[in-house]
Amino acid sequence: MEQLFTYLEQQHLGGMFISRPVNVKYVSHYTGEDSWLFVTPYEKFFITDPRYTEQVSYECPDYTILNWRDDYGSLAGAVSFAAKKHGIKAIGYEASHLTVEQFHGFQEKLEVELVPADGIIEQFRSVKRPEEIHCLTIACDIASRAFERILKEIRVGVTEKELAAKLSLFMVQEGADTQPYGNILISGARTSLLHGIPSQKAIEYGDLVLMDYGCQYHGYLSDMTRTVVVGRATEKQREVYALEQQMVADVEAFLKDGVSARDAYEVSTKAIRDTSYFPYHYTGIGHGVGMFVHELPFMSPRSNDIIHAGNVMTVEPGIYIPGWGGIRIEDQILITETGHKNLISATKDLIEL
Ligand SMILES: [Mn+2]
Repeated sequence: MEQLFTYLEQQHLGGMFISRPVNVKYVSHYTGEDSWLFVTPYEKFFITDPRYTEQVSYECPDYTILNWRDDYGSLAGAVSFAAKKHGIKAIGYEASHLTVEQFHGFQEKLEVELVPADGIIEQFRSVKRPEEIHCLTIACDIASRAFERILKEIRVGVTEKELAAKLSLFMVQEGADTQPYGNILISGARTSLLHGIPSQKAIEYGDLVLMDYGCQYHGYLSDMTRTVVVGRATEKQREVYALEQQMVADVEAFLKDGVSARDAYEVSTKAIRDTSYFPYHYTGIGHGVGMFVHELPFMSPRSNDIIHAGNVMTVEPGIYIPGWGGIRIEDQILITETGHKNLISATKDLIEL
């Protein structure tokens, strides 16, 4: 809140309208849906409808609740009321997360200047507080434990869908929140599909099995990937796996407070640059993780982000060969002053089941 008020003062804004659900959740600690915040240095307003007013009174006691549906007719009506109450002339809003209809409502009803203020809360979110690191660590532990359990279930004849469902169940049994998460568990040549969806395909002998998954713990996410081989690995599987391992190791050795995300990408290509596999590497090699699965900072050749201590992020270079398969190893790490701490305990050595 202090960071937000400083920003508002610098930008000469009287308040900030927050609409992106993950930002509403982050700022207010509200766990429900369909709600907005209008935060001013004088008063904080929580805009919702009668389904959630009681829940908000428990979860966000320091907010003034505005029931837009019964009392103000529209979202814009509620914001207009709050802005007028404090004589506010200009408000920041998340231009990348407002429907056209809502925007038109704002233009009609609000007698204030609307100033786009995108990515502000996202900046605050990228550096994690100790209690957030605690939840992220537990989310990663749960995913690592589920990995040990799913290894015992992977065998010839079981379908990808069935294994993906078991992975979700194992994480809930290990303590994860029950909110669904789009776990990826794909096999064979399908592993070159970066975000392939688990199918009816049954596991076959010799398959690569790629598992990219995670869970939520108190709203904080884990995101990890491991790729294993069913049976004995072929020469090529070994070769690509070793290359992938090296790429991950190179990036992790490089990362620490203050380094550039683009340089991290360059480092990731060191091992693969002079091999025939270079055309098959993917350039998005990692992203922040918190309450949302892809958040600041992003590591790629296009990124201008600087990595900071307190960032929690994935390291996931990958090699994807159409028609053959893909290998990805993904860790989730905490950036520190001098290096990093890996929150994923699952082994990165090649596993042959
Ligand atoms: Mn990821």
